Amino acid sequence: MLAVVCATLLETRHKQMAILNILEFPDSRLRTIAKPVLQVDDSIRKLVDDMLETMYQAPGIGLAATQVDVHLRVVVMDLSEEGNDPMVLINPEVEVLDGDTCPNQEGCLSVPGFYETVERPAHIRLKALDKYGAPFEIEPENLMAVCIQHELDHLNGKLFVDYLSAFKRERIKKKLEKLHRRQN
Ligand code: QAP
Ligand code: CO
Repeated sequence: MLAVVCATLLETRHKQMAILNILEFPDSRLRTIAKPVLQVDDSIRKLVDDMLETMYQAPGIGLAATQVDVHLRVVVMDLSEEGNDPMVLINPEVEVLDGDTCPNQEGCLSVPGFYETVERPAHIRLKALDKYGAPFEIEPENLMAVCIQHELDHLNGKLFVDYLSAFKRERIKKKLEKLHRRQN
């Protein structure tokens, strides 16, 4: 009986997740280059769970650790309609397979309220580790290819607004700065 109670308490403690604060453009911490994960351990899995909870409640379809001020190469995504197909990318590496590109409307939880078209490579190969540290490889297409490149950019301190004209980027920056002043 005591064992069951202890096991339940441990399980409850283990499953305790947290909503993390999402940094917003033009916060300079979004420019940090994330470090590779050396070992996929419980602390990384806790980060993954917190990032997923943060992404689902936003709601969003992708979140990089950089956006929650953790500078490790960790990404979570869920592109399913029902929001029940979480993807975890640890130490993701992207290889561009050909010169084909495709324009897509992009947004970002770190640039709330703004959506712009960005042109990116259409055909890529992704190599990454899963939440247990097992390597996998996929050749994603369409939204998944876009999302993976967008999230990998975050780990390198890059945002989708960097692909826009300086004029558009400055306009977005000024509007968000104004919002942030009102919030403080
Ligand atoms: C990245 O973005 C992405 O402006 C994930 O007010 C976006 O989850 C990859 C969001 C588009 C591929 C295509 C944005 C939520 C969510 C907002 C997101 C907002 C509320 C963005
Ligand atoms: Co983003």
